[in-house]
Amino acid sequence: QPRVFSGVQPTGNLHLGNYLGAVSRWVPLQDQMPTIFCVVDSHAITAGFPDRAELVNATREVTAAYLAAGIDPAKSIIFNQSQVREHTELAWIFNCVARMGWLNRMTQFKEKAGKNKENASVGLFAYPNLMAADILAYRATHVPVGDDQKQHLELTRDIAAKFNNDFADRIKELGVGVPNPTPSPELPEELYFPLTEPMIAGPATRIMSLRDGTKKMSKSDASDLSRINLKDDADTIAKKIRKAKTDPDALPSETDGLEGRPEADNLVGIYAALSGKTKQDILGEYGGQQFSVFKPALSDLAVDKLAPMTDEMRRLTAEPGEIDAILKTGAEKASAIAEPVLKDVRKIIGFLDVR
Ligand code: AQP
Repeated sequence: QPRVFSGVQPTGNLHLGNYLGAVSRWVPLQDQMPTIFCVVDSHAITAGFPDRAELVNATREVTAAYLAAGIDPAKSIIFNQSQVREHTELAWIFNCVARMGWLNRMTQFKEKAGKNKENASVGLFAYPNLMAADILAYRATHVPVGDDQKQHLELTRDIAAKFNNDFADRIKELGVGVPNPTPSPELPEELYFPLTEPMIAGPATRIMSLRDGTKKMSKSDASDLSRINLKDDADTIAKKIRKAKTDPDALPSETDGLEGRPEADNLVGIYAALSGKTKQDILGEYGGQQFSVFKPALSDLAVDKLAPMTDEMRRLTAEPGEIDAILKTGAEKASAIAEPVLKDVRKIIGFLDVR
């Protein structure tokens, strides 16, 4: 059965990259298949424990952003990760499935740990195993994310494949598997965990920093001018776009002309994603124009799109009762799916069940 799972960490300010690369793309999926959207707060402690109130507020803020962007609790399950214990339980089992060598290859760990790897938390290193558990606790088949998560999703598939192979006989004997929809010599006929498909498509899979077109827009960038936060007001958005780094040339009229011009490419990509058009459409309209013309148009579009969302986020977070109630119901619904999966997994592993 197809099922979507995705999430965002409640660390710092949600930005345009999180919105265009992930959350906005979740909205139409709600009408296509069952969808689960998680605020992944257990991931938010891997790079250091935030202040208590900060973590609580950020969790509510990410939830508010989901709701304001159009995630509908009547259609989707919305919850925060720490409330469903199956995530961390399955992550432990995946710690014992995944190999050190696989995790050693993860580029995000290298980037986030920086030079001081010896002092990084074990949680930061094992983060991709928890991400695999988030997805596979629901046996989710599709994960819509930005391009930066591609490597972690490949690891999720490797973990699922190894689990399916290592325990093939037990999965068959216990009758808990499903037929492999795409038979191959590398996998058994019956699978317990699906091989999850990443959904990474469109003009906004990697939104870059406004200050450096070769770096991704990121919550943890020290410069606030590098990103547009979903909470920014109209003046701040206009200022950040006005100050965004560009080159002195006019916009080209074909997408080929964006090659080697990362900042121009990024701004055109943002315009395309916000307007639901292609980069070529935008260049058809603005090719030959200077940034002095294009930037104000982009500001107006960004403000038009983001202002109603920002207002709704403010309304929701001012009185968080509604958010907390949605998260509570979501956690109950999520547990109802994940609990039987972990029951199967404990049986497959051979843990003695005495309760
Ligand atoms: N720049 C981006 N362009 C497109 N998509 C992006 N995403 C993040 N940055 C971009 C997507 O947003 C989702 C949530 O990401 P996350 O909060 O779980 O973690 P992250 O990828 O580490 O996000 P940040 O904002 O870059 O945070 P920091 O600075 O803490 O690393 C994911 O689907 C991600 O692909």
